[in-house]
Amino acid sequence: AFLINVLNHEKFLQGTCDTGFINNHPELFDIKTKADKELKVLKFLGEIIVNETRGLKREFNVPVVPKVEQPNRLRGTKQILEEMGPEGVVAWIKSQHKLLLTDNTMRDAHQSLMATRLRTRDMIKIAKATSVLAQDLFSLEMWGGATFDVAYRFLKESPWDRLEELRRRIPNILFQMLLRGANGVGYKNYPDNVIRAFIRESAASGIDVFRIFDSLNWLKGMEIAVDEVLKSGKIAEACICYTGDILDTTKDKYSLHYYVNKATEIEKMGAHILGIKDMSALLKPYAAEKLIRALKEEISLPVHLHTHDTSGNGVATVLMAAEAGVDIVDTAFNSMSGLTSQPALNSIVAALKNTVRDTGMDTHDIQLLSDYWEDVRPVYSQFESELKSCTAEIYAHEMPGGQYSNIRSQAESFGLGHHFHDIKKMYKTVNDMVGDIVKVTPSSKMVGDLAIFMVKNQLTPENIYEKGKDLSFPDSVVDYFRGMMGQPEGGFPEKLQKLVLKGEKPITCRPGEILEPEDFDKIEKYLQEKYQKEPSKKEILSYALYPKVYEEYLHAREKYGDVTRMGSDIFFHGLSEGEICEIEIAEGKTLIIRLLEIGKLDSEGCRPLIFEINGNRREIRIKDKA
Ligand code: 3PY
Ligand code: ZN
Repeated sequence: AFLINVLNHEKFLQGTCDTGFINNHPELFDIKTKADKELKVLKFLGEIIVNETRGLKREFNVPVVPKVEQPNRLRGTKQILEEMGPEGVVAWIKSQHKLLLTDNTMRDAHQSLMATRLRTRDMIKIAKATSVLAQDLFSLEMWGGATFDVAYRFLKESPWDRLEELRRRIPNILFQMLLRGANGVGYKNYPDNVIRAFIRESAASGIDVFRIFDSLNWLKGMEIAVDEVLKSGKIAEACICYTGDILDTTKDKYSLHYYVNKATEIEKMGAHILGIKDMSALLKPYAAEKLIRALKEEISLPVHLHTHDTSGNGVATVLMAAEAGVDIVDTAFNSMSGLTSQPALNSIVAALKNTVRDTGMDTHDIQLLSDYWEDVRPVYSQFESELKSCTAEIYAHEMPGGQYSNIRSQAESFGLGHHFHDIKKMYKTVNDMVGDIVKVTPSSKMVGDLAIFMVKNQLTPENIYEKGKDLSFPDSVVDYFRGMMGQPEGGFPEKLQKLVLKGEKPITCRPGEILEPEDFDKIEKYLQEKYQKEPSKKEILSYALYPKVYEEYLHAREKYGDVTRMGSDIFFHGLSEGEICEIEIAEGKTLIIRLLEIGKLDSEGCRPLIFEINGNRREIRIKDKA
């Protein structure tokens, strides 16, 4: 009432009294938005409490962030790139005796272990300490692959913010991303102008090394991406995906000769580094030795090895590759390593101490980083796969790390969870049916989709030609046979191609040559009109890559507000009765929330939740979906 009197006062209305305080403090008018923000947070928590955890929550350790001073002029590989360009970095790599390391904790490790769910908040907390304690790393792979869409889809956060926030805190180590060639960070080929614009924007936002691959090792599929990276002055690491077994001389498709040929072609493309992408951990230790030795003899590019530890042979593969002269290898901090993730960084550093390939990293410093991740990991345990020990079975089915931990839930969503073993077997059968191809996103997804489809429809390689005539195959399978993922080594099996395409003619050119360029202005106008806000280039690109996912993210932001500052234990597990937490809803604005009571189901199927928020009692009702 006092406020209304003030606002209605004659002098106030005439503006003749001193309203400076009010003018200078716009937050005084923030009454509705503040209440609104609070309600959004409570609704977000309410959904988790009522429909996911039901108030049951285990205790989590608070991850300890090591205290470090970040020197003003912290110098690392990033400075070499800035001062001497990509060629300078290449020359520097070649002059090193030590084994250089990439840490993949913030990209592939969590993609492979915990369905890509690692939140930006947990990354930025340790970023500054990483820049100091792991300053001898060659690079951090912290972006790309599945992290882009999962950030929007499940974490309700912007992948671009992640990149920029990390860059701000880590000024000295090269940032690396995984780019699926013409598939960008998606599962299908995009028009050339999307790939080019995406690379330009990623480079401007902080990516230094673009690790580019084609899911069929079809080099044409990487051409546009490599060209754009070269133009942007960043480092182009073009990859060969490793499949098969070069030690097995009874198989000749993916022989040593095949890899050396591809590497020579990659060198001709103008790439700065050759990547060996062993996404399924198929590169056995002695094969690594043979492959790296041959590559070092035949080409002059530095060689960067990416592998996984699914078989348990990962560290051995890395050490044999080091012995043969590999320049850089991918690893993950120990507590985020092993199984479908990368080989263990801390263990490799220790193993190479006092040898010619000593990494120069400090074992005590990097232990602190591993300790941090050890306490982060349990919060994500619901996303971890059932795999508890390493398996040599991958040599038979050849499934990539990320897919292995994902395919079970994909099968479950089709009601086929109990058929997981059949699906793994079928994955191998399908690979043979489609002509023994490289399997990595998106070609691996196609093989997985077809394997699930075959199990679901009780198809076999024999009966498919009869039973499959009237079936429409999964989109990814149709895309593959249309040539929209590129051309596989040795061509398509024609009979199966005809069955899937049902009369449609496949293409043999690069899909980008026939895809209409994306109309960015149209997207801009659409987003502007629908959301009443000028979209940034990044937002336009996100829509171009993932229109549905991106709009769902915008709707979630509208409904729940910005949830990125919420601790991950709260974000995934809500609160238990009596528990108190602090949630930052905007820079410097913190809510102290206590869950007082989870009420009984009412006649409309809702549950009341009683909270105390900054000392005030608030009740909300949430629909119980059980
Ligand atoms: C990806 O494309 O996301 C991968 O990690 C492939 O191995
Ligand atoms: Zn990988």
